[in-house]
Amino acid sequence: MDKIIFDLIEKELSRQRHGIELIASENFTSQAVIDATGSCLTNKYAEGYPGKRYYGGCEIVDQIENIAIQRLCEVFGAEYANVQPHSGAQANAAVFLGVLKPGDPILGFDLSHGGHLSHGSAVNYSGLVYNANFYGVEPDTGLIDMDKVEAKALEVKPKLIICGASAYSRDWDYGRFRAIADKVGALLLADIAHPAGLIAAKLLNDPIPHCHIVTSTTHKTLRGPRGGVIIMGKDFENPWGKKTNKGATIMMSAILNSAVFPGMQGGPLEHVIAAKAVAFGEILSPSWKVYGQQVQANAQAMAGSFISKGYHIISGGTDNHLMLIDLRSKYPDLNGRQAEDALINADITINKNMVPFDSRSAFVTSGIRVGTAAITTRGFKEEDCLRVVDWIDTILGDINDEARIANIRDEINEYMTAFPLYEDKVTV
Ligand code: DSN
Repeated sequence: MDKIIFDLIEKELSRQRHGIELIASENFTSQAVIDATGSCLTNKYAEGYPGKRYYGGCEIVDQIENIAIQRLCEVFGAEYANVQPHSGAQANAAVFLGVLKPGDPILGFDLSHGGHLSHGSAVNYSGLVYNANFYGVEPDTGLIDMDKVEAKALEVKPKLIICGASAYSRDWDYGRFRAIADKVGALLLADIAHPAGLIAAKLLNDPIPHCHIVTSTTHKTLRGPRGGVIIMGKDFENPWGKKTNKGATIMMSAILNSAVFPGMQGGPLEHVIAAKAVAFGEILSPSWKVYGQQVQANAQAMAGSFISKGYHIISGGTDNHLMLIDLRSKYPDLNGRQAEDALINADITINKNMVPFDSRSAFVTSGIRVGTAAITTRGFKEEDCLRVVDWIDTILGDINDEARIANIRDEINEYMTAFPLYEDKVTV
């Protein structure tokens, strides 16, 4: 036993147990997901795909990977799934590699309005290799104006349009995005990393019938291990007429599989793929919808309470599991970094986040992002969420009142004992 590392793991477990986790991209997996992730499968090399590996001894991991694929297809009613991407960013990079040439124009949601790095940000591979263009939200409503998306698409003629975000609290009009993509001859990619679990529960619009390709992470609202996936509702012939040496049309599934391996990655993480399969199995159980409904109800309760206390929520509310709060509406001098630090001192974990048209930098920000996926897994209901908003509001009311923050931390640590986490295990 490596005492140094395992003591630190114990400390992290304690931190997770005692605090209130509001980072919108985090969740608590089941013990079964942790067990699969920490299994002997980590020892196995399996470059390639089930039945077509570059290493021997893959009979068992082939079965595991096939089950993960089948379950994921069942969760989303999809015909194709690739469960090998190590992360959401790598899933996106693989799609770009498969469907674009360097320099091709792409159109994604602006990172500073709530988009994601891997959708064309200048500091990411996607913005360095491709000609990135962006749509955003309107200053007055905080909503995406689809007519403006269409005008932008007609202007820049993207080869790929990306819908999806990291900090957008509203649902997506995938049908309108598809109409725009068809009009300009673009492929449409939905990155559903954030709302995927709610889409799986059929509580939000379904991208699968409209988008050529869908990517996701597996660890946010899907509540699986850290990782990524690529899905297609229906496989289709590549639009560029690419053929094999024998003259057969290459299907998009083959292009995406080759883009993931050998294009973007080497050996798949079969222990993580097993954990993905476990998580997808959990999503297929009837209780998943109940979880999703509670995630949404909790988010709506929190948003309503923040608004009633004078905070501005971008777009005026939430349809999903998160909200982006512009602190300037209530505390013009308080920035996101200060708010994050003060809340962490009370064991409330959120992340500072830029708000659209922010006057501060990404390291300081004027906002915070709050999500309910993790606290709902802990068992929080609406009344618990209202209590959390009260604590947050009290702390932000005077971030320098260290005694009050320490009192709230004690109260929270005590409160969280009623919401046990990994109780049966000494080490997870
Ligand atoms: N970093 C993730 C998030 O917090 O939304 C996205 O990759």
